[in-house]
Amino acid sequence: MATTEYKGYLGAPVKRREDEPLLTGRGTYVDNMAPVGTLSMIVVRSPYAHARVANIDLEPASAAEGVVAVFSAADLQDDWKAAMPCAWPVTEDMKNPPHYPLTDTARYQGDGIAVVIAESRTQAKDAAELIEADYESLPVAVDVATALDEGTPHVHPDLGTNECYVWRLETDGTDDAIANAEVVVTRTYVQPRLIPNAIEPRGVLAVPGQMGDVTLYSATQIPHILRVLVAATLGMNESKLRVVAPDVGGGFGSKCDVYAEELLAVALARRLNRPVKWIEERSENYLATIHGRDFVTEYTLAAGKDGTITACRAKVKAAMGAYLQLVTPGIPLLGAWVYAGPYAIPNYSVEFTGVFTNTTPTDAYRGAGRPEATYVIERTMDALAAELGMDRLELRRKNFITEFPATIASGLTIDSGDYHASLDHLLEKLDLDAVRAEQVKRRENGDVKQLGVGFSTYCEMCGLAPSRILGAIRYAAGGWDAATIRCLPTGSIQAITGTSPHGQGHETAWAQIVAHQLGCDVDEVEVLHGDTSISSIGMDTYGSRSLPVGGVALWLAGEKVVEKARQIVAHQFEVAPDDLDFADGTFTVKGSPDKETTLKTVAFQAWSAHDLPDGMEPSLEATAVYDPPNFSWPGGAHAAVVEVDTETGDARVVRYVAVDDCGTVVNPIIVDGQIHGGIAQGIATALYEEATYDEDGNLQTANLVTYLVPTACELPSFELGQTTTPSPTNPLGVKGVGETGTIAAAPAVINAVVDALAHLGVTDIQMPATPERVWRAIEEAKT
Ligand code: MCN
Repeated sequence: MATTEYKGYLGAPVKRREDEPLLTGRGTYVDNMAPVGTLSMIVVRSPYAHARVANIDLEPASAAEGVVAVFSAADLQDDWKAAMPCAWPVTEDMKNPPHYPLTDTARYQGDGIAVVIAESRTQAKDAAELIEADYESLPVAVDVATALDEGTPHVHPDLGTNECYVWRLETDGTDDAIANAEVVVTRTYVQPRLIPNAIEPRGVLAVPGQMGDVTLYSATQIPHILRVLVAATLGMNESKLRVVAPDVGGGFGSKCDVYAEELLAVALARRLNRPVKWIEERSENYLATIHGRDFVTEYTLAAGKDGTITACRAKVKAAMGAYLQLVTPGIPLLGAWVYAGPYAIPNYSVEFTGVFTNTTPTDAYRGAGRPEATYVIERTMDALAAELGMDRLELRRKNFITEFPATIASGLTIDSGDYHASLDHLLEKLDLDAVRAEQVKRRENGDVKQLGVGFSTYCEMCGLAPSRILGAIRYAAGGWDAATIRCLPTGSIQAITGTSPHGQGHETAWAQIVAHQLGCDVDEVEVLHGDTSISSIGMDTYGSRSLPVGGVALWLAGEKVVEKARQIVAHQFEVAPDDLDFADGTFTVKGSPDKETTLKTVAFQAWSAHDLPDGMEPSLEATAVYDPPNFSWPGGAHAAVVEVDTETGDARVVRYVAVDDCGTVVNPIIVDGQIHGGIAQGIATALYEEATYDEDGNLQTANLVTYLVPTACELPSFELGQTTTPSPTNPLGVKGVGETGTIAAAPAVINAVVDALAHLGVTDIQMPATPERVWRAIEEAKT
């Protein structure tokens, strides 16, 4: 039997090769590009949340200095061969009102009504101010909780309702189980609307070529999907469109979309035959880039008096915003299978109602559906424990799933996990007794600053993947990914991936995977991505899928490379392929250690092709396309310790301990970084961030002064630990990790805030737990 030994890069803390160029200002973002003759595009946006443009005068703007063209919605209507795409019609009868890049009826503040194209950005901005539009204001629906109420104005009056769809997943008997349970706890929770805040706002540059082709540079997470959908929407031959995602400064889901500005830039570059560039400003980003969450959920847990949970039920109203963006209606579904968390709950019911409101469209924001689910379960687990008079952790332990693979009531199968082990490890790190002792001391002293500790044990499904399942739930694209490994004749290696990193460190991690397998130095592997002319097929980066799908595809391509090389060596040494061992990049013949050759030598020989086995194609390269048989299911246990000022209501996280299990770890530095970022965003949700609208639909948190993104000053150093249950569904044993922190953190923090104030009678606080909300909760508990 032939053997293969690996180099040891899997699991190694290799420093991220991406960082130095980015930190020293040598990155290339869309706004760093300026081909000769580039024009600037400015989108004129409605200041009203719902208004008909009764009259628009483009003349003064058209006549302004430097202006090349000005267009209203009507001027461009023939450019669109289809409406803007929504790739996830979750039900057959889902309502998907037509959505075009520009409109003559604004349905949210920031909806585009015209574009100005000028020689320079300043000229375009100045001219945009000269556009005079008369608006006829229309009534608005803003609040997801009341948008379905009788008498609420309709976002799309033609539909006669604000209901977009109703989607259900339930097992028989859930209602009976709840009706007959000894203890039932029902709570209603609000998931605040969030603004993703990637550090680089969006940017687009469309460059027309000589042959009817266009190159679209976009700060996107999904160059491959974007290419398909831009071509389809514009009726272009797809092969004439190249999409490039250069350095992209974060996305957190917000750049996993097809936006009006991408379509406008390509359409106008073709019309004007000049490059067209649009760069989003921060305040514009707050209006025109998707928002996340905005759910109201009624959640029920039913249990026996001994704490055995028998049923869970979630009824969710999810804001779609004014239109359906790429996967808006599917976001709740991404959490639909995990409303029982890591617990064995036999009866299960989830109902989602998608609701239109006159607000910025929602779509994927880190965690997408799973933070919303985890929050309501983990808050209700604490409430149920209180109702039962049972310890919060004992209740969790009593209900943990313990046998894997585990087919859960929602119908999917959790690949692997050990939730007790994660919680055990968390408690070792936390020293709960010491935290409790400090809490008791402060309570006894009547200190102004009280201490609370909160927990969140979770599992999630990510690694968006099995194409068959995605198809069964009506998602339009597949869930596979592709990779090519090319051994160049001079010995270096190209790894071409269909994933599209925008902060996740794939260039480093993918090089580790290849170097580990092919036995070369990690620096000899160049990772190419984000350009449809280099990596022609792929499904891009979202849903923590890149490693468990794209990284595994790379591994499978590597296996093909080693096998082809083995055939070549066997032919040249006149031995059977099975007689060859491969370790550290070198093939040796079993029993004849002096007979050896390297993969690099074989790469040259495969290129010169002078002595290959009969019928073998020259070159040493291979492509693999991988469609996993299951999602990947990370899990873990998080704990937050918070200090709450009972006089001002100010809550601060003073310790945060997290133990996550993402299967085999490729790079522990990257994994820690991913968890850090995720936790920061979860804490932000719990304590700081909330996008709010006034009753007319004006965004009140329209800039970074009013929308509170926490900085490192508000956050403690996170204490991280890990447990590992490799996924049995892929050869690397990996699971995704990009969203786990965000999924787990918010409930741990709110559970801790409530714990800090429990002795004052506080049982619930809505997110974000701002000083005002905390103070009010304390005051209300007094009455
Ligand atoms: N990793 C690892 N070992 C594991 C799991 C992951 O070494 N067992 C590494 C991977 O090699 C990869 C990184 O962790 O370098 C993240 O991998 P994965 O979990 O597969 O997630 P994706 O690469 O698909 O990233 C998507 C995910 C999502 S959905 C959001 S939202 C998000 C996130 O990643 N947005 C981010 N992390 C982000 N990080 C940054 N800096 N910026 C964003 O916009």
